[in-house]
Amino acid sequence: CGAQKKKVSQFEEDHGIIVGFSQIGAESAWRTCNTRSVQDAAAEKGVQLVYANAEQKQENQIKALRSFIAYQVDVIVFIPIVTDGWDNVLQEARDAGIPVLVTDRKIAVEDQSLYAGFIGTDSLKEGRTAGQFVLEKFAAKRESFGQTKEPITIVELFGTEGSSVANGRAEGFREVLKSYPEFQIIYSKSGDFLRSKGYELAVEFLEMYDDIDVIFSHNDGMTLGAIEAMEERGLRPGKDIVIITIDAQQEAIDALREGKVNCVIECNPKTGPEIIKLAQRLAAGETIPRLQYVHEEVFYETDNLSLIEPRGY
Ligand code: GYE
Repeated sequence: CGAQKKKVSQFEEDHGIIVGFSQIGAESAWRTCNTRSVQDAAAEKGVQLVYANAEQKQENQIKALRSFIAYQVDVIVFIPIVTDGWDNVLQEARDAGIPVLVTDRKIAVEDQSLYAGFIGTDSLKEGRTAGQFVLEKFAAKRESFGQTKEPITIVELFGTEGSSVANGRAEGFREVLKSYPEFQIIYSKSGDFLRSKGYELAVEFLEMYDDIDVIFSHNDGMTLGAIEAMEERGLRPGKDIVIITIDAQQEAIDALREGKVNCVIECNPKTGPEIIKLAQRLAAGETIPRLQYVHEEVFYETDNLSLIEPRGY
């Protein structure tokens, strides 16, 4: 994301394709990095990008897609805020002969051929990784559960309701923990992937419960907000409460180094180059893979944390 903008030559401008890019908004550092990554990759390849920011509203996204269709762009790149409700507008794109690449978040459509392919994150896997971490971290307390009957209590900061990534993260996490009755999710609310809401929810749940063992947060923004609320109450994040977070923006890695976070699951926003490559292939009439997950790592408190490269966002 720190990449330099390159000037596009006249030749490229005359011959480049036009891509309509419908982005969700700017709710998190992840999102703004993702937008920049797509914009930079387009500029680099001489692809003309028509960018639309939906400001977290599905209706704005549908409007943007319709304007791309009216404008007759060559390809639509589309990050759906939620999973459902896209059949009609995608049918309109199909009727206009415009291929659609879905990226980052998934959609549910009756006719799978309404979009050409998907590239993005494996949110189910991210959720499972979080569950696995919790299982191992609480091995001792789990063992004593038979005698003490003292559960391991979990608070979940849920992402945007109805989005594939939040649902996937929640589902993967529960899937791993469901056969262990010692784990109890005592609170789960949507903070819309916003730092401010992460803070607000933390103020609420810290007031409601004084025996929280774990915070599982669907993104770093909400985590950082929650950490602020904890510290204001004199709690030690990462020690009094174990924290697992997803994205791996620099501030979360810094918090991991300071011991305020225990596990950071990477979600990679720098998909621009791959997205633009796929868009170019679609514009050339080629078929693309149906499903492509991007490479993602996991950073644990026990790792050699000095080896982590700067995240660039
Ligand atoms: O984790 C969060 C963002 O859809 C994977 O959306 C993305 C998520 C990301 O706002 O920070």
